[in-house]
Amino acid sequence: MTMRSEDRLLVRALRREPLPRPPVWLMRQAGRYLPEYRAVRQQAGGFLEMMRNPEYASEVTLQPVRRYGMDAAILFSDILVPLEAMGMHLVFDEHGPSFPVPVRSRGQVDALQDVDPDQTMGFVGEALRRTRRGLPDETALIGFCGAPFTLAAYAIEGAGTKSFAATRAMMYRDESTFRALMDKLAGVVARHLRYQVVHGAEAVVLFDTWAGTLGHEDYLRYAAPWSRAVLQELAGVAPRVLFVHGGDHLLDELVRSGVEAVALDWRTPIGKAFDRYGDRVALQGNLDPATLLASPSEVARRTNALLDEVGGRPGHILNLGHGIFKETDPESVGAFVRCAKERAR
Ligand code: 1CP
Repeated sequence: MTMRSEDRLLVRALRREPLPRPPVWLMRQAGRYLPEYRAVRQQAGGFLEMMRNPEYASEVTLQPVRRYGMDAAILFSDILVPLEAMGMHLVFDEHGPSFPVPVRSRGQVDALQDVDPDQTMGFVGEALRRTRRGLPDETALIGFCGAPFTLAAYAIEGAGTKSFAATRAMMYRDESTFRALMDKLAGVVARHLRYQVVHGAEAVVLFDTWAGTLGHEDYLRYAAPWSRAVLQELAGVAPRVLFVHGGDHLLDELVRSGVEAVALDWRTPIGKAFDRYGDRVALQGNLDPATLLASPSEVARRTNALLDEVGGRPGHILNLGHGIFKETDPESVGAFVRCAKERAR
């Protein structure tokens, strides 16, 4: 008999049920640290080609689960896919992803298409369906999207940046254009998440990676209203996990958004986060991804220390505090996953 979604460990942890052990998965678990990922990437001819092909995308989504038996698979895709679908030309080279023509004017915002994911991102739905068929019964499938602020920052900057100067300039000098962009993105993001749930995602992660670069007041004014709007549209549709990189100063706000879980980056002490928020949300995280550069025995020691700090409180999802480094030894990932699995009481 097939297991119902609500009985899968990850989904139970998102409801903060007491469990024999915490579920475990890793941000960017499908990735370059795995030789089998690099082989598929080479066969596909590149990152974008791999992502747009449901056969390749589901294969690399399944690879880490096959190797380590994580409790969840996260679809191999990227937060930049919806921007491409809205009409931005996306390139991927040795420097990573970029948009050669960034969005800087009201005319460019108006020209972005208000896409319907069924029409323009059909490969995502197909990859989700294929992945579900290939997953073990007990493994949950996670969908995701970038949050409006993080997508706006990529659209405005055209690439990753440390200063976000162009984004900040638009926010402060041309707020109506910025708001028009955010409104449009919020609609697309909500539809894209809903679409993924329809095609088999059992939980969704909203990655507001760059919102942590904003101070508290700016976060409330320029980011929170739109991520909240997206999250409200998903309420009752699927459990929602919200991640902000460097978001320790925003935790009160993230919890107040009403999500089922907040993903912590590694700089937040997880025990204290449980003391403060554990009766309201599940908490995901939060081993420093750099820790996985240590030997497997040191990884196990530090992961067990983290699990001791949580002390088996309900609602813990073991994960890293950000994406895994490509330099990570696959053995160290095994040590990390085993720590959760061996907690069984
Ligand atoms: O093979 C390669 O070189 C590609 C590296 C890579 C991978 C494996 C990129 C390019 N994206 C991905 C997949 C990816 N990205 C997933 C798949 C599922 C998983 O295994 O976790 C997810 C969830 C993402 C999300 C993502 N992409 C975020 C949000 C989460 C986070 O890490 O903060 C962000 C910011 C991106 C943008 C992006 N895509 C890729 C890179 C190298 C980057 C970062 C670029 C930058 O910082 O400017």
